[in-house]
Amino acid sequence: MTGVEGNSIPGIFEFMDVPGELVRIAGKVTRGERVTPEEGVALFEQGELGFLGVLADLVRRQKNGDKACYIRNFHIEPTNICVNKCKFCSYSHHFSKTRWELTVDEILEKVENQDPSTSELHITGAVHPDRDIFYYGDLLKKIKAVRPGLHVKAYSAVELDYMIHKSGMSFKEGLAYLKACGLDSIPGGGAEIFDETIRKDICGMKSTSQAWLEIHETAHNLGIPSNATMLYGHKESYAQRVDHLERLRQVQDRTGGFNAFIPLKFHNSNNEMSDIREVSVTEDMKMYAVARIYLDNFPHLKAYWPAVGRMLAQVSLSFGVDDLDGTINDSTQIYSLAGAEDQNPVMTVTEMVTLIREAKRTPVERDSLYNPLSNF
Ligand code: V47
Ligand code: SF4
Repeated sequence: MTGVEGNSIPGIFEFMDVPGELVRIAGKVTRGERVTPEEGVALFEQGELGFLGVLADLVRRQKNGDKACYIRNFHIEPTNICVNKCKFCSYSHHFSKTRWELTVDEILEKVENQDPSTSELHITGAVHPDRDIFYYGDLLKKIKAVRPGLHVKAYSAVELDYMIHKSGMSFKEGLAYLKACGLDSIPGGGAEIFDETIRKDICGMKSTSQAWLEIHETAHNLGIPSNATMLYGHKESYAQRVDHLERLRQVQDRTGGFNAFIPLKFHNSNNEMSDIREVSVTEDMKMYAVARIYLDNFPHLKAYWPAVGRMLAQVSLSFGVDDLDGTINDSTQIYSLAGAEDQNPVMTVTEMVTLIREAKRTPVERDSLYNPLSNF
């Protein structure tokens, strides 16, 4: 008899003096039953970190065993010139001291210069006023001509919303066009926080929550998988975090197209929200754990290490995380400009493998669709 079948885990929680309401929720989780929004809020409000860690670890283990994965990837950020003005953004030309727009040749040169062992390119950037869907479609075609086997995960729903709207196409037509050009999957950016009041306050100019969700659902229905993120640790309440998770869980019930959920910790340097204190490590781990418990239909939970730091990413492996994203190769500035501890994010495979092994997990290099490429 395993601990789960024997319900001994709730028994341990009673011994630990965990509140009765949480012991009841733990019982549900161990039986594979879904947590309600009210129960999600109770986990955030009353859950002590040790309790949440055990429960999230149980869910992680049931879904992913002892494997922790990573990918050899790199990013290209084509521009930081943006039509929007999100208050938390340190990256766009409004707040950053730099301003850039790469030419197609410069982008292709970056692709050509990458180590051929990289399997994924992540393209995301600002919403440039002068670029359209045909520019981005041609870019995909040219990248595929240079590296046909490279998986291109490109354009957040916010960039897609802008370029598709401008073209007069429907989301379905625009996404089908980009897929035909070489779009393989969509990153999770731009979700921020779905609650309309907070969204209006911190990023009122960008795509609505409804548009974000509709773009991802349409993409899934066209066979384009995607990720989902949430920007946490700013003005949002626990109930608003759970509302965000709930909206994602509902889409996933209908499509099954999300690969991973990625909580993104708010960083407060060089932006219009610098007066907000960054949340504690406890809060970070709580966020990972509750996400793992709540999103019972998401196969993977990712700690994006340039956002949370490599040491906390390692710790997050004990709070529900099974994916550490990638080697990155110092190709993104979104977090370094916002004050994250890694100013030049690059991790070698050896470092990644060591970090995972130290957490007593088996490192697995994956492709973008989570197929294993090599097992250490
Ligand atoms: O949407 C911007 C976030 C996101 C700040 O899909 C900030 O695999 C914290 O979505 N503090 C873009 N966060 C990055 C992104 C992403 C990253 C890695 C992997 C994947 C994936 C997606 O970065 C934005 C926003 O939520 N962000 N500024 C800031 N000051
Ligand atoms: Fe533009 Fe994205 Fe920054 Fe918002 S977060 S201002 S959409 S680059």
